Amino acid sequence: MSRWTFYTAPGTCALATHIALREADADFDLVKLDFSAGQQQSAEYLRVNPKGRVPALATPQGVLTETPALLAFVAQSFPDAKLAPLDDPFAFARLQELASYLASTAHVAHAHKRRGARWADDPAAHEAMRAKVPETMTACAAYLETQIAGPWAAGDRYSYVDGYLYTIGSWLEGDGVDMTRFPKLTAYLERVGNRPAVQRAVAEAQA
Ligand SMILES: N[C@@H](CCC(=O)N[C@@H](CS)C(=O)NCC(=O)O)C(=O)O
Repeated sequence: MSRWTFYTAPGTCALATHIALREADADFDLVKLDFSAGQQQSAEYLRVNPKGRVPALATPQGVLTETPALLAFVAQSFPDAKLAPLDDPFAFARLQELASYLASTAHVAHAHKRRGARWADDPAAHEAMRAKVPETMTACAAYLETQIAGPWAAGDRYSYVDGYLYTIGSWLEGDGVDMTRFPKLTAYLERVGNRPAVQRAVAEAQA
């Protein structure tokens, strides 16, 4: 296999990597899984990603998963796309700091809405987790509102973390966050959403 194959599903965090791939003008095959049919748990897909999750990127070197790792990999694989400050360890770590927050805090808080079965078997516990989501995601939005240094998260230069912040940010309203409290984040999400690569990835993921 010489081409990359990218595995995604509509409405998921995989959009972040999909956006980075389109921003980098990468050449890859797109495979969309149907979660409603449980394709993420099919024997065929579990051979690609035994975790049964998206995103996954199959490369000639092997399969990579986990959004922060994939975003850094895309940025490093396509240096001309300038998706990260590759020659500045501190600035690069700042991007990873935000990407890690999105993966380990914001995404996990969001998952308490529909994926409570990961953490408890009791339906009442699922309901309690769901009820907490507007509060925890509002706290995430308040933090993210402070993390937009310029037109883009890192300041003047668009980076791989913008497509990720856009992906998670677009879940906030549906998670019960009053976005009128976060004007900077709201304007930022619109700005990122206007980028051609973002619009292309969103359209391809939904099609
Ligand atoms: N830590 C992983 C999370 C991956 C993940 O949980 N993806 C979700 C979609 S947003 C998924 O594949 N869920 C399928 C399932 O729970 O069955 C990352 O950041 O890439």
